[in-house]
Amino acid sequence: MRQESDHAPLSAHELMNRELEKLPIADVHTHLFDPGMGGLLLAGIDELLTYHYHVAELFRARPDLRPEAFWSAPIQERADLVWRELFVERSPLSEVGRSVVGMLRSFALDPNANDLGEARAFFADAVLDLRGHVDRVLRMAGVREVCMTNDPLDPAERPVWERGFERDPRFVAALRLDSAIMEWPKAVPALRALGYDVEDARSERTITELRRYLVDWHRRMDARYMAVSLPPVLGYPHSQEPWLDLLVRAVIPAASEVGCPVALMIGVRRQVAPRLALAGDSLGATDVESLERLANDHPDTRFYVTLLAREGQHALCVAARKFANLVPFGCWWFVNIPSVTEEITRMRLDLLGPTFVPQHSDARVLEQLVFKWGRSRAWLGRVLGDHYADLGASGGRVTAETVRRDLSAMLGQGFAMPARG
Ligand code: HDL
Ligand code: ZN
Repeated sequence: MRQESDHAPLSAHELMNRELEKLPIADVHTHLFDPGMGGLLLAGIDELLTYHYHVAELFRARPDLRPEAFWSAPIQERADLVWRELFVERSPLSEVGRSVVGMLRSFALDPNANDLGEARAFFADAVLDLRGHVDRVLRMAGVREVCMTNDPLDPAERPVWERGFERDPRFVAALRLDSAIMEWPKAVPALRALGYDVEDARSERTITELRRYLVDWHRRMDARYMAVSLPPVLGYPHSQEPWLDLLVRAVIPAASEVGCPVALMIGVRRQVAPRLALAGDSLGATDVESLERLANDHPDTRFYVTLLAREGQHALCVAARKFANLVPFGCWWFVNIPSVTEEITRMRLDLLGPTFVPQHSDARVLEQLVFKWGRSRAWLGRVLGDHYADLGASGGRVTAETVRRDLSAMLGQGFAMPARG
């Protein structure tokens, strides 16, 4: 890449790509875990290739496959099948397919190998020094902070917190609420076992005790925010859905008590294809008017919002113009494809300026950070470069300092609470 010392000033795109490359990113949503949390952190080629994005594509390539047989096979067999069907017998043209190819090349592994022998040996060796591998991956990805998705009601995760572990400061916590509120009263026995005096009926006592659970565990994890994924339609305020009642009466007050944002990840229709397990979720369009009413009724709550459907992204930008406590974030899951991420981000810049969080990785396997951020930097460079080039052509100031300042505000701070005036 040209440097400024080459006399002619860098173009806006060259400047943008250079500053993006150097930017220490705060990844606001992942499913990764602190390496001190034992086997919870997934890494290596077999976990990478059995990631549910590939699984959905495998069953399209091989509709004769029985999901039950697939899921009961050992992970290496599943990974070998994905590799053969999606990377050898066919060109890996999907976003996640192209991503894995680039990631393998960045580790100097052959992305066109006929089998996984080389990659499996490399990653098996790498994870022997897991902390060293984490250091290398974070360095390659240019990520300074990883926000986890933490669920105290998860029987595999809670004992790790109860046992205690030495925190890696680069891995921060987010309190995930799906298991607590989304299928009420399913969580009642688990909450009672933790000492919270809740009951099926959403009595004042139950609400108070649920709030206590949220505050206790937010503080225990030193979490940055509370997050929940929601169905497409909120129906606020008239819906009688228990989760909406719990969101309003317990979650929002608890977030206010600890002074943290609430992340709403909206649009999931869980398990429309149950035989595909994690790959079986789908999406639906969101009633953004409900978000406007929610933001209007709770002006002191900062809602970071991401929508799973392409529909509604424009309405979310307009809603965010009306309510500064609505902050769009990321291109989530099914809209994390360049054809849609670029459209969404251009729209957000056009309507909001640099006052949103353009991307998160949603990484589930450690090495995905390398490709998810490598790919995102590429399209972010195109989109942001265009906007700064247009600003510069109009006479606006575009310097390394102004670009660095804006990028840090959008991608380097995590989910920040507004400075109190
Ligand atoms: O609910 C979520 O946080 C989603 O990101 C799901 O975990 C989903 O399965 C996913 O991994 N999407 O990328
Ligand atoms: Zn996620």
